[in-house]
Amino acid sequence: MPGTPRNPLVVVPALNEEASVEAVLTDLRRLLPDVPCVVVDDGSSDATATVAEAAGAVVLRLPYNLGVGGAMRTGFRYARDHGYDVVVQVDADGQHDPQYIPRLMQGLDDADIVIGARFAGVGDYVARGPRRWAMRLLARTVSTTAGRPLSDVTSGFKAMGPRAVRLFAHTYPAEWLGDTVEALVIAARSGLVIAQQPIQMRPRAAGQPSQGAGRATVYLLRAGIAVLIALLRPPAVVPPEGSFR
Ligand SMILES: Nc1nc2c(ncn2[C@@H]2O[C@H](COP(=O)(O)OP(=O)(O)O)[C@@H](O)[C@H]2O)c(=O)[nH]1
Ligand SMILES: [Mg+2]
Repeated sequence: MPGTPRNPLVVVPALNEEASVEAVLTDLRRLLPDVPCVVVDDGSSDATATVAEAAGAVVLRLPYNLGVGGAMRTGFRYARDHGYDVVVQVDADGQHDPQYIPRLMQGLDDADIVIGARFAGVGDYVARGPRRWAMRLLARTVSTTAGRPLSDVTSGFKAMGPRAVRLFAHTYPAEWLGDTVEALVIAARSGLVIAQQPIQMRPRAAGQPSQGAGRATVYLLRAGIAVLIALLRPPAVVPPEGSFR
């Protein structure tokens, strides 16, 4: 609903991002001083958690590595249990420019999930070869399920409204890329409205992406299979307001 007051929380999944997480949190605080940040440190072997705490974030430390999906589910549960009704996912590597967050959140007036989408007319992000084809096929599948064209279904930069927070606190796929494509399919099948906003993604500020190009392609294929399975399962029911678990 347009104009509804919101209580947003930024959730930052992080694995070994000591070199970039501080700048990400500083940027967020400068642009969105009233929005608290939770960093979900997923068994990092570096100083990510200490650096994030020193930068003023709440840090949730997972005892061992669960992957982005498991970390985000932790973030959604934290949001639900602490009265936040909007979650914005922002990566710890500096790729997600926080200046777009107000626009993503505005999109929640007419949608349950707003994806910050590369390839949607802004920026010059290009994926090549099999990766590009796999991404296109996944985008087409998700678009069909969602009933509207979505161009970037593997983007982690997203705003989730109240119904999505409740659904995802309850059901969020934990495997790699499950947190992107599969989560969108689950949401669409549960009747959630998914929209996108064009964004420009920045290069990683430091460190290494968690997957190289070859492995990324294999995982995209695996994501395709996960999506097929998600399509065969009965739709998940969105828990009603005020419910826990
Ligand atoms: N919690 C958690 N975060 C992760 C994991 N792997 C990557 N990340 C974080 O997820 C975000 C995106 O990861 P990245 O490797 O940059 O993926 P890419 O941008 O899709 O290439 C970054 O903030 C990473 O620190 C993980 O296993 N657990
Ligand atoms: Mg990245």
